[in-house]
Amino acid sequence: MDGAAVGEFWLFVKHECTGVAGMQRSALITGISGQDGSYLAEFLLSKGYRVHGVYRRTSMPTLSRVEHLLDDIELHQSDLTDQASLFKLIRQVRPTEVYNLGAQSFVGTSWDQVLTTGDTTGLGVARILEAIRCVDTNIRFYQASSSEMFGKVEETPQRETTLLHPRSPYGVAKVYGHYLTINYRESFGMFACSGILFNHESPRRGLEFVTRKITHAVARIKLGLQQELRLGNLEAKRDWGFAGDYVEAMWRMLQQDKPDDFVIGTGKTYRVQDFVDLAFAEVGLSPADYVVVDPNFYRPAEVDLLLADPSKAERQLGWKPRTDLAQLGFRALI
Ligand code: NAP
Ligand code: F7E
Repeated sequence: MDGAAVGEFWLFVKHECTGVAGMQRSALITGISGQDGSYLAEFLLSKGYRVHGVYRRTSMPTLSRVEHLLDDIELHQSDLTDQASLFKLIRQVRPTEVYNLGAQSFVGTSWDQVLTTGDTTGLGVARILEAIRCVDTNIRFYQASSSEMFGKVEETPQRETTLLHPRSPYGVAKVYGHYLTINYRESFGMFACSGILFNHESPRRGLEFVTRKITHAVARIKLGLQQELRLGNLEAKRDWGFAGDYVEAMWRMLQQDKPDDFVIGTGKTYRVQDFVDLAFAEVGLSPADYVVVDPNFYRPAEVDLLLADPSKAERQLGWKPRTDLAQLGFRALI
């Protein structure tokens, strides 16, 4: 064998051994600039992974959540709406695992941008699965599915077998991604898992989501920078957990012997009003003096109650949430 052939042979051996004999595994994360992407990148780096992230070209930088990781991760420009660039990227990086976290993830916006939401949050899953299928069906795949798929819930608590009844264009797009993930597993034997995650929050959560909207406003009100907090439906109930706990569940799904789907949540539910009360109590103020119910923040169709049954994840993945709402701490969210 000449030198080049020897080099290629060792590259091949290295590729085959990756993840089997403890050699460095690599992961590609779509949505690395988002809340979960940043926690997952930190988690995978701590496990010794080489971490690649997909980010979009924008007129201003969007990478503040991973700024502290920029020396340790490799970033690639691509977009979930661009099939060719996703294919080229998977072929170039050849990751052992792909985590598809990229999405138009704000439920409210999904009624205003139905097609963009469908294209990114729904068809984006098809594009990335197709790219993987064409390059290497051994690549393991995680799909960020959502409790929004349960929508008008058919049973409580919600588990993996609960019928889906989405209530927003976002929920509908996630149902497509969920079933396509299962379909690629069944059609092509791919190691494709769908994690049905209930709401998870953190100080890195976008300010338009209700938890950050509340805690941010409470801090500003306390500092005299804001006079009122306008909110929509205070009776909606959510199972809120901590994003840092949930990314570990994503990873655990891809380390199983067989691909499967899992519900991830805390098993506790609170009203938006409860969250408001706790946040105002934290700074010694009364919500009645500041909260205004504004019909503009009501949704055309609401998801009234979400409550997870995460027992399958506990049994099969050995995963349990470490942080409940009280432990998450409202001060940390501000
Ligand atoms: P997030 O903070 O809104 O992050 C979404 C990410 O997707 C961002 O990095 C965003 O990039 C990227 N993205 C948007 N459109 C894209 C496109 N066309 N091409 C490539 N990337 C695109 O959401 P998150 O809270 O981290 O959630 C992560 C995933 O889990 C999402 O798929 C979400 O739908 C799902 N999920 C979230 C929850 C939750 O409670 N957080 C629960 C269940 C499921 P930019 O920074 O450029 O906008
Ligand atoms: O709303 C009510 C609102 O926008 C929670 C996403 O990560 O989790 C998230 O979706 C509840 C809803 O999250 C306001 O009507 C009242 O009932 O924080 P949210 P979400 O819609 O549950 C799921 C699992 C995902 O997958 C999504 O990607 O709060 N609510 N007043 C309000 N919500 C907002 N945003 N703003 C209000 O003023």
